[in-house]
Amino acid sequence: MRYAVLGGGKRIRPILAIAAAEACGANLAPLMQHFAALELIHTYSLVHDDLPALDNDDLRRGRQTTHVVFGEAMGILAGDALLTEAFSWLASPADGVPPDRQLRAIVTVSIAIDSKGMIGGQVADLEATGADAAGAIEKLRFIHRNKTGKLILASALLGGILGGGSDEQLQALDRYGTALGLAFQIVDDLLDQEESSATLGKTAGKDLAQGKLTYPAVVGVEEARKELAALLRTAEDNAGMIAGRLNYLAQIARFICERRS
Ligand code: GRG
Repeated sequence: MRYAVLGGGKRIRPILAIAAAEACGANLAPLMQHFAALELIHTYSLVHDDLPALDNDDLRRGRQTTHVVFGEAMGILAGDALLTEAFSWLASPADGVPPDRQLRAIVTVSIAIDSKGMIGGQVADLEATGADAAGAIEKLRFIHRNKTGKLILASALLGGILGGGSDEQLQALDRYGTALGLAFQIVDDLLDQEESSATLGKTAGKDLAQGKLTYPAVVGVEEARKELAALLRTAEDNAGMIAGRLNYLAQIARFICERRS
């Protein structure tokens, strides 16, 4: 578990939660463990996705994947335990947060990663592999919004909910996170075909090799970049609606859309 979590990674999901909470004026210190739970969930999804039965990959975050180092059984169990530990962290005491807010936060994360969220997206992705790309854009958006987008959306919402955001702030975070979640995966699709394994820290060119539905494959690179730019504008506009002492949300959106790894 420590090898998988502490071996690198951009920490985008907890950073998003911190930025959202900060923008809502929260006292961050009591919430850090809750936000760190997002990284445990994300890492569990990476460890399980890399397993032989799924993506069967041996490179992640610039190192050998967890199951390659510790064996397949330990890879499965480490992922299981990371997910379970995450909910224990989410449910741990959060000074200053009313219980109904904390429950809402836990449910928000749960439904983002259940069979109608991240896992549902992964199932749709597996079923779509090798499918004809014609007319596939709706299927592709469904996969991206669920497999990747919903945990990113839930990260922004977790910060807002635990951070005491108003209804208006949470609605803006919802629009921000929805746009950014899809944008994140469009960038991931583009990077998979444009960058090297060394830069990405994971195996490049895999989507194409596996016949996956991706933005460049379905709509082409130019259209993918256009949609990405529109999503970034939506994210930036909504970040601007969340007043706060500090608001890093727009900068994070730009970083996600312009990243090279
Ligand atoms: C639970 C098996 C299982 C799968 C769920 C999320 C997911 C589906 C699988 C994870 C692998 C994957 C290719 C996801 C799509 C894009 C993605 C989330 C890439 C990695 O995220 P980054 O770039 O990674 O934030 P770092 O290493 O920086 O944390």
